[in-house]
Amino acid sequence: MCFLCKNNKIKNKIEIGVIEDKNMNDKDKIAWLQSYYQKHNLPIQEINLIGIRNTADIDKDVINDYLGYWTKDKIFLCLGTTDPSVYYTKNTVDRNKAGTAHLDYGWHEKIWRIGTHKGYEALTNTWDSNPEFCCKPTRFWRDTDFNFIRDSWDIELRDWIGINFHRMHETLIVKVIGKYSAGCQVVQDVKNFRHIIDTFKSTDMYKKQNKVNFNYMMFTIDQMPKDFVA
Ligand SMILES: [Ca+2]
Ligand SMILES: [Ca+2]
Repeated sequence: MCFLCKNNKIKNKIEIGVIEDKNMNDKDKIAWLQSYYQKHNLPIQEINLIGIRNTADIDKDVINDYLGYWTKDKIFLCLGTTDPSVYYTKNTVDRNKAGTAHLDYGWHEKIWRIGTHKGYEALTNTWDSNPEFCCKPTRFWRDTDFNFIRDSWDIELRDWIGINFHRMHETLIVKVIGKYSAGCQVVQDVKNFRHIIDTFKSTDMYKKQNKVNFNYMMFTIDQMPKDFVA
């Protein structure tokens, strides 16, 4: 196959999101993301936070989602959860009586900035009286009958309810979501979390204005090309 044809073949595969080549490399992943954002008219920031949701075994409290970021020349993904835990769905004392919050998949414009979650640095959905710095309210649905499934009777809302982006245990790698998410997006390993926060803080946009808001795009695992996540 000629070089040009081969390149066109790869380009087409990226555009239609069905890359079949084994071991999709970081460059391919960034190209796929850039193409996706452009196709859907999503603004690309200096750093772009993403989540990849897998709802399989959600009732088993599994940590099976990916969280991370991409820039024009780097992509970083690690394990975490985009889904709330079994505890905050089934525990009748601690769960929200109105229904457990699930952040919607899809595009979330300017929902987070560097702030404080339970005393440590994280990305927080912060309200601010200055509209320039105020994070937008998060879009989520409430599982009103606590069955983990989005039914027609469950409710869709948009509000500031403290859906943040934070870590699980401060030193240990926990194996289940436990009490770490009632709707928040949560990284399993503190080292990965710290890397993400440090990277956000190293950007020009943060250095210029430390109240800058960041966007978030949550994909579903089914949307991603094969081999996008290991
Ligand atoms: Ca999940
Ligand atoms: Ca439900």
